[in-house]
Amino acid sequence: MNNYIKELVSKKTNQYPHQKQFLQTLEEVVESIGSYLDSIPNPEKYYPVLDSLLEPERVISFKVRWLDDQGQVRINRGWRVQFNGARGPYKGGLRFDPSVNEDILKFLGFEQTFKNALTGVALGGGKGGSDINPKELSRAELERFTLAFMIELKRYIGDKIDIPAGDIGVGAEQIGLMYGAYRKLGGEFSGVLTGKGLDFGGLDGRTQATGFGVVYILEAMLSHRQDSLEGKKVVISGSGNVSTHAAQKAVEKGAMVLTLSDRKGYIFKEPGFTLADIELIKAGKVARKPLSEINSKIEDSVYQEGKPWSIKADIALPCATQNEVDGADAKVLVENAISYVVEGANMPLTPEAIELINNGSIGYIPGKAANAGGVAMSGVEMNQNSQFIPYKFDEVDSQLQSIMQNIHELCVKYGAKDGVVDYAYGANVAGFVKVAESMLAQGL
Ligand code: NDP
Ligand code: 2IT
Repeated sequence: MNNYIKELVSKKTNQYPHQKQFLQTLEEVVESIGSYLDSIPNPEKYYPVLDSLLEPERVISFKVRWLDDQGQVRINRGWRVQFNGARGPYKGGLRFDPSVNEDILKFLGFEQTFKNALTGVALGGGKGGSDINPKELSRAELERFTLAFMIELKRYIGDKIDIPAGDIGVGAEQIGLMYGAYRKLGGEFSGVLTGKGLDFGGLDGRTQATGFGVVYILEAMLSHRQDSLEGKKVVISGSGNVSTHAAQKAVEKGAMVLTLSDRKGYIFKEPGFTLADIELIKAGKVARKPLSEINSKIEDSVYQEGKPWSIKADIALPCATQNEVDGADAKVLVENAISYVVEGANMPLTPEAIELINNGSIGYIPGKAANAGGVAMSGVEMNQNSQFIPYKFDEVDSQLQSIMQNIHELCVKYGAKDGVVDYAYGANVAGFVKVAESMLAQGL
């Protein structure tokens, strides 16, 4: 990597020494871009673009003050990071989790900028959220918290400005309440949030899109390697929106899904969950139950504490959270001869894990490519909202399949070398080229 690029990384490291996760994704992406720029004539024109791209356009932070059921004032923090708007309005989810901070939202906003570019939909990148634990709130508390959160967020969003959606801890219930709060505060009925209920502007297929998309791009990689999903053993982490829909689609396609997990442990079932098991897990999680409890409803399954990565399988789909697969977990996956790792979550592999997994023989697709189906279908929901006519599930699902196919092709176009596809390099470079050209055309 040349000196200019190295200096950019050390500038960011000095500016944000405590933002470990932002620096982690930045270093991973910049390494790819650095070697790409070394391989093209006149790379200098991109240097100032890259410098600018590493800094979010805006980091908005606010206080969320609300009353709990005991009448006590509670104070939480809220944020919206508007990372890059060169390709369209800022777009990305909201995360409600006690771990949320500026570092996490900057890493997610940066990843989102590249991901949204890969979808081909005209969207910039953003992310937001709060350090609240939504699982601890009663319904009345959730309503009061959401209204307080929206009082602050409303002034920064708009259907052509910034369009939030869900992420960890923000599902259909939270989006519904947020949309209600937005309207109570005088907001117009527009596509200002995506992931809405089907009766008030939501898209039939958005809920499933991220998880289904993970399996569609996995299939594209398998067929590129003259392989198929039929009969493959799959280990999946998480038991939320992305995990359960990835599990559902994998089972529908003839694979055997052996695990789903939560923060405490995982359910293991050999020879794999049925679709009915997956529905039970989905419903149990919506009712905020732990997997240790849900397990009693599933026949012939075992519940174990810890992570699921020691279960021997052909395919691993980490779909829970960042850095959930560390170097030791990756070593176990490699020793167990895993053939494919596809990221449903954002940045679920640590740098040590990527080093071991992205070795040329294991098929590895990073989150910004593999989980892009959700935001792509959010773009379709925005379209639907501007037309006031609902789209049909089958049309939505076939758009999702074609977008995932296109993303696969982009990764191959930029990432193929000597017969091996480096999907991480391909996704980083393809995303960069799209964002950088937009920034250059609009003037730095
Ligand atoms: P959900 O809140 O629906 O589910 C999250 C799941 O991950 C839960 O099972 C949760 O466990 C588990 N989990 C969360 N944090 C941890 C942790 N620290 N350690 C272990 N397990 C954890 O979120 P989503 O399914 O929406 O999101 C999952 C991942 O996918 C995130 O990385 C998100 O950024 C990414 N993503 C989501 C998209 C979407 O459309 N929703 C789109 C693209 C990416 P528990 O049940 O115990 O809470
Ligand atoms: O990480 C993500 O892509 C999301 N949480 C979904 C974003 C969206 O706007 O649909």
